[in-house]
Amino acid sequence: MNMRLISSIPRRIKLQLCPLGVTCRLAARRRDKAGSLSYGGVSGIAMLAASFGLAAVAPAASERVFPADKGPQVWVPPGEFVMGADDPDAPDRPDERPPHKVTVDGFWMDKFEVTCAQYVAFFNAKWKDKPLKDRLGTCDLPKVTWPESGVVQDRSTGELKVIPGREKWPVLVGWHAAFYYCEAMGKRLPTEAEWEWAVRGSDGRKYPWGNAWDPKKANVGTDKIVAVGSFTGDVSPFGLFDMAGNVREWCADRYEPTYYQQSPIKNPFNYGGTWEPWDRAIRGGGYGFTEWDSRASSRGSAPYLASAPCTGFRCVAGGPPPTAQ
Ligand SMILES: [Ca+2]
Repeated sequence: MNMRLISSIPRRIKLQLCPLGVTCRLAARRRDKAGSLSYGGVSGIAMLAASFGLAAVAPAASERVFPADKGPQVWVPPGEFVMGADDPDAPDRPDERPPHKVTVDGFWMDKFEVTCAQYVAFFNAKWKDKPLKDRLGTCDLPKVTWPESGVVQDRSTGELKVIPGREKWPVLVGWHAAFYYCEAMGKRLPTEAEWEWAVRGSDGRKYPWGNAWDPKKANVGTDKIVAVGSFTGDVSPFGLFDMAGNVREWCADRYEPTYYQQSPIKNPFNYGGTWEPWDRAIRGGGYGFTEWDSRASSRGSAPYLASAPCTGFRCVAGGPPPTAQ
């Protein structure tokens, strides 16, 4: 697990295990058996989560607005690239080796990290009318006790509320919370391969903007979250924002440091189920991390029932490419 955290914030090193018992244990019995990449169905809950002002954004030719959460998505075309790295300036990152050629099918990816406003709408709809003890103890809860969180929970009702002014901050959640948000919206988490391809593009760049590190381009090495899309230099070749910084991002894969030694060439995906107790992959850098974590090839991880330091997510979805719409 890569944890090159800035030393001034050691508290963030402590992973927060899911604080519940009943909800997670009961849900753990609902194991899915399929290892394929499925997009799920758009639920009634998802359709309710649409009140955060993104619908008015006019999409470009390679963009669309996803109906369930009204979030903009960018088309990432199919392609071939070299996944992983052998960077001489990152000798302590054996999990990125060996670099190997892979191909990835095309997909739609959220242009921004999932925001607090999006997540709160989802949570309150999902847990409406459920017992208070379940609302207070579910794995779906974002990490509300960190001062950099944009969300608080009303302990008397269980409802989540966005701290005013933080509506467009990325939400900080654990892997399961991210997984179920994506599922409810009819989307899914990206695989590590999809995520890395979306940053590197066909020229195999090291950072979203190119090969030279520039601390002004991304929210990295700072002590605070900013609204998604605030750093206009942190944009990938496909038009995705904040892939180098702001918050790190969960991927769908089970994290294995040696996976690249035997991973398949086409659409590699280290399936780890939904409730199997594997560490899950995290990609990209974040406000409390370093430039090494912001490299497109950098890999991180955290336990499957944990909220990890400055970690959020974005979703991907299927659908026809823009030229076929
Ligand atoms: Ca990010």
